[in-house]
Amino acid sequence: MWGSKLKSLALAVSLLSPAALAGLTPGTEKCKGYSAANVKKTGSGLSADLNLIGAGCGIYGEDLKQLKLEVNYDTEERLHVKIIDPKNQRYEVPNFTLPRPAESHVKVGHSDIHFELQEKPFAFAVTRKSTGEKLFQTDGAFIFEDQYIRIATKLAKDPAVYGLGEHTSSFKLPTTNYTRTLWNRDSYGVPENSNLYSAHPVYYEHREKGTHGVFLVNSNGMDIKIDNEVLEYNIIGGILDFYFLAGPTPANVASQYAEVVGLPAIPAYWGLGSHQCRYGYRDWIDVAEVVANYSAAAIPLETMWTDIDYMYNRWVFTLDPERFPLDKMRRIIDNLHKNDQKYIMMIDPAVAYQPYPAFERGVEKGIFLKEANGDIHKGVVWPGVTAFPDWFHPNATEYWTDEFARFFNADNGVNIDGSWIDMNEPANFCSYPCTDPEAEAIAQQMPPARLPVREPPRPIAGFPETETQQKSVKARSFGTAMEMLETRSKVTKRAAPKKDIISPPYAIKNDVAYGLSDRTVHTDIAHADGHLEYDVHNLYGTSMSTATYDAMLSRRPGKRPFIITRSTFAGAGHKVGKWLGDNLSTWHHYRNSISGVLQFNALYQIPLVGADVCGFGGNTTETLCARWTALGAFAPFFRNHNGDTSISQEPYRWPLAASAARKATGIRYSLLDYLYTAMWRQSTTGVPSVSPLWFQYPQDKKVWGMDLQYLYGPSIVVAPVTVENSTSVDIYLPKDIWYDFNTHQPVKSGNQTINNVAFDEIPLFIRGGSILPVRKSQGAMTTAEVRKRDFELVIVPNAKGEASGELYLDDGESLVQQGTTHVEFSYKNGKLRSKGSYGYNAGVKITGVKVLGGKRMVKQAEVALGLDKDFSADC
Ligand SMILES: *[C@@H]1O[C@H](CO)[C@@H](O)[C@H](O)[C@H]1NC(C)=O
Ligand SMILES: *[C@@H]1O[C@H](CO)[C@@H](O)[C@H](O)[C@H]1NC(C)=O
Ligand SMILES: *[C@@H]1O[C@H](CO)[C@@H](O)[C@H](O)[C@H]1NC(C)=O
Ligand SMILES: *[C@@H]1O[C@H](CO)[C@@H](O)[C@H](O)[C@H]1NC(C)=O
Ligand SMILES: *[C@@H]1O[C@H](CO)[C@@H](O)[C@H](O)[C@H]1NC(C)=O
Ligand SMILES: *[C@@H]1O[C@H](CO)[C@@H](O)[C@H](O)[C@H]1NC(C)=O
Ligand SMILES: *[C@@H]1O[C@H](CO)[C@@H](O)[C@H](O)[C@H]1NC(C)=O
Ligand SMILES: CC(=O)N[C@H]1CO[C@H](CO)[C@@H](O)[C@@H]1O
Repeated sequence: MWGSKLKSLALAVSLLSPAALAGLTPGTEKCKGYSAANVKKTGSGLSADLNLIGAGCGIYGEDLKQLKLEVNYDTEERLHVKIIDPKNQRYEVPNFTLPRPAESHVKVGHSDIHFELQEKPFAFAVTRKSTGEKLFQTDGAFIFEDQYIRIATKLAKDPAVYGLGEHTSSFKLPTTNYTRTLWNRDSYGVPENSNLYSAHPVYYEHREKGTHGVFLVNSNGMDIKIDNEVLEYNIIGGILDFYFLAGPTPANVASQYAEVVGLPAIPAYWGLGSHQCRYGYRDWIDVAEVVANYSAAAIPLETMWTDIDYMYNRWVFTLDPERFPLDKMRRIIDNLHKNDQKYIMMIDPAVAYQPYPAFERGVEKGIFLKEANGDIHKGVVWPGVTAFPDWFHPNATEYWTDEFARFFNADNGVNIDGSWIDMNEPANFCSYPCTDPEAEAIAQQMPPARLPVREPPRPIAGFPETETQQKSVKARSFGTAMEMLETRSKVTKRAAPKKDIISPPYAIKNDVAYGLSDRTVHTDIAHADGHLEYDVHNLYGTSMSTATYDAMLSRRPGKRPFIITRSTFAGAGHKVGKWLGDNLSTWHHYRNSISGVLQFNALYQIPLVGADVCGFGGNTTETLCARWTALGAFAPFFRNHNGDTSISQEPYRWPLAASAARKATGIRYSLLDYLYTAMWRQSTTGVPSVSPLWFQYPQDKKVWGMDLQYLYGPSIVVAPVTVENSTSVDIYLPKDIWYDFNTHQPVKSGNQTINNVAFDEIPLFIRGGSILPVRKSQGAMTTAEVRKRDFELVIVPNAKGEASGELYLDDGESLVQQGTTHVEFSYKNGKLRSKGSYGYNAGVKITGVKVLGGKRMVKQAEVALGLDKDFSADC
């Protein structure tokens, strides 16, 4: 069947003529492509040689003469297509960064997803048998040059395409004259449609008959252009390594994608509590006061964070001995731990190029990125001149683990509970070619001047010494960074850059004005194992995440590391969570945060995600902060964080924000096990814990473009007010049974306006057919307290009077659980049943049941149902 051109492919031939899709990148239409020969059928796919037709078009370099096509039917829903250079080993995303699924094969005839080959010019189509659709369909203008690969596919009419992040575009991507560029970068306040911190070369295309996914395993810089119902990849290196995922439901695609990139981690239970941070806490006094002020305002605070302020001159693995002295920091952390609260600090990858132990040990172990002549590759980051760890170096993980063990030592160091890693695109403040980093550091005033030491302005609980005025602290001299530098720095000579590695002939749209090496590690730097930064740039954040995971695990063996990163690549969710970076305190970014959360949770399998609540840059307002706090409580990762030049924005600063924090955190905590169960479900199947409405209502076209309303867990629709000063929101609920979460009153489906939404409230709707396990968490200030509370079941029958739900319980922190409990609840004909396995004794019961139903009818009963065996009860 595969040896020759088939009759059934005749149609494809005309559809796939070179002219059909030409034109998104000017000049490519003249390219004649390749022809397939030597087609060999295997039991589960085929292979073929691809021979360049004619001399090639040489658009961005010489065309490769011969390529190899390898097609494998991995599973019934997954097709793997690779196009490589058979003569030269080209760069491929290494397995140690993204472990690939184990090799698997199904017989060609058994698969729902099919590969159709057109031999001349070479083109292919991927079809879904069950719906009879072409999911992917290339044209003849296929180009494969050393630094430029072009392949394009036809999309559906009026296409609904999602993914290709990280982006701040609408969740449903624009499809006219649109370019998505993947090249990770520090992106404070960047314009929309620009490349951001992370690279996720996967898209989901949703159609009436089904959803499919296309994942390209390639970490090189690329532009993906969408226009005129065509999607075109323009890639500057690597190989083509596609996984086609057949769906057909959106959740199926999510699961199939998780099978390829790895199932995401379930976070520690406490990590779902509320978090507070800011850049600009000037000293330990600020940190201690925030904790005390939260408590005084009766707002739950699970975890206190510190940004880079704590460091001595911004050197990682140091404390500022005057502003953040070790004894005070240890006391703050001990106090937090005594109250079942947690503490997290930021760590950047760039190590200060200074004579201090963390740098010197790095030099000794050889782990910094180096120039061709062996000198350390220098950049300029917060501490001034810096060196960047090479995560591909054989000693790198050991170095990182050792630094964590020393600095974050539980007995005599800063005993953190989680880790926050930033600037790992990696960010560099020095523009290419950065010939004089020392001068650049001075010009940019890095590190910034330190604020004067001050005394506690008022007594702080837990710090008796603040109750009597302290003698002023004598400043300890460390010398200035520059003085130290002078004793140390030497002139470094850069190797002459290979022109094409620095400025490849095809220039991706790296923001507006930046070259590939601008404001990051230079692309001509070779890693210890030979990998070029040009190829592995987009893997820096994920490699750092893995090293940090190992370092955290080694501090607390057996416990799930809690890590939040800024830069990610496909598969990162297996180990870390992600915050959406440096957004602004604007209503636009408040709305936009929903698309960010949906992207990472539902599409990229990084479920633990959230934006900086109340906004990072600029000044928030009372109502923005109140609304954003309520919205942020319905993201998996819930943290207030802002910038050093912004006004303070802890929720207790304003009555409305404080009230929103109390109410929304209260609801979040009552539903914490509902969220945790959804995240456990995602960690075992890939089915997202937060999703766009089209995941559950795929046929309803009205929800395809929706990114202001979304599903939190399987059963709750979140529909925030989205406009400044407004107290109403226009919503659309798909055809189904709905109830208001707060009032338990029925709500009709369709378009409607929800009025009188107070500034400290957020509209929530429960979908008919659900059973929600709700903790009786009233007044609980920590997740440890939440875990001690009993449950109430809220039963929300569908049109047939039936409902179902589930509850997963474990110890909340062990990587390997001794025992877990998983209960499935069902409700039918007035009977509530549970069925499950009961390996974890949570020590709590179900003590109440509420059944919503009919017009305003609510049944409520006190019960005493155990979570240790199956039960059946009339309700
Ligand atoms: C990754 O591992 C798979 C299966 O073990 C292997 O087939 C593939 O060649 C490896 N890829 C790379 C880039 O090392
Ligand atoms: C497409 O977008 C670019 C900017 O990204 C703009 O310069 C150009 O004019 C647009 N073309 C059309 C046809 O709208
Ligand atoms: C804590 O609350 C006190 C009293 O309202 C206030 O003066 C102080 O600025 C607050 N400090 C911080 C860091 O929130
Ligand atoms: C690893 O570190 C040791 C010192 O701990 C050093 O001797 C060795 O050369 C390093 N390995 C490499 C590849 O740099
Ligand atoms: C934020 O408010 C502070 C204090 O009022 C002010 O100094 C600063 O300029 C404001 N920042 C912005 C971006 O408006
Ligand atoms: C919202 O109300 C505030 C206070 O009245 C006002 O300053 C602001 O301009 C209003 N914003 C909009 C968008 O109407
Ligand atoms: C109803 O809601 C949908 C989804 O938000 C929206 O696209 C549509 O414009 C609304 N229709 C009306 C008449 O408001
Ligand atoms: C640079 C940038 O825009 N970063 C973030 C700002 O805010 C939104 C949502 O809050 C995020 O999606 C962006 O990534």
